[in-house]
Amino acid sequence: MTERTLVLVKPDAVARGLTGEILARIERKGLRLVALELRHVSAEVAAEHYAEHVERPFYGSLIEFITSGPVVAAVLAGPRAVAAFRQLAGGTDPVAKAETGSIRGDFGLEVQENLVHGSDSVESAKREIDIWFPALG
Ligand code: RTP
Ligand code: MG
Repeated sequence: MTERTLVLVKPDAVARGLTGEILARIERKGLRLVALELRHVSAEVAAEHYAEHVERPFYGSLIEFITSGPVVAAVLAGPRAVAAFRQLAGGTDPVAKAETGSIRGDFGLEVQENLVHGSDSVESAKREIDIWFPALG
């Protein structure tokens, strides 16, 4: 079953010049790009995107981080695209959880500046694609 997933190359990865490396890994995996755009993230979009974390202690810092510089937003399509990108990304904590060979495992050191976002379910992907690329419906 073909799925879609919403991916963000976060401000740390864009600033470090890792966008091309990350997009290359996505393409080599066989996932198809159906939308791709550099975006300056407004406080409104950031709050909508991270609504599930509003009560968490790291929420304020997370919103500050995600609005600190441009991100590259993308929609990927392919069989099991949601899980396939989460596998490419690795676990949330780049050192304690992400394996070597994953994006976070290879390039990350800190939990917050962990390079990429990927939707965590098909339902989350629908919600997030509506936020970032409403025209894709
Ligand atoms: P994402 O949503 O970005 O794909 O990452 P995720 O599912 O692996 O992690 P999630 O639990 O949804 O957390 C969202 C983002 O918040 C930052 N975070 N900081 N300081 C902390 O303890 C902490 N925990 C999470 C990370 O940027 C994480 O990706
Ligand atoms: Mg998440």
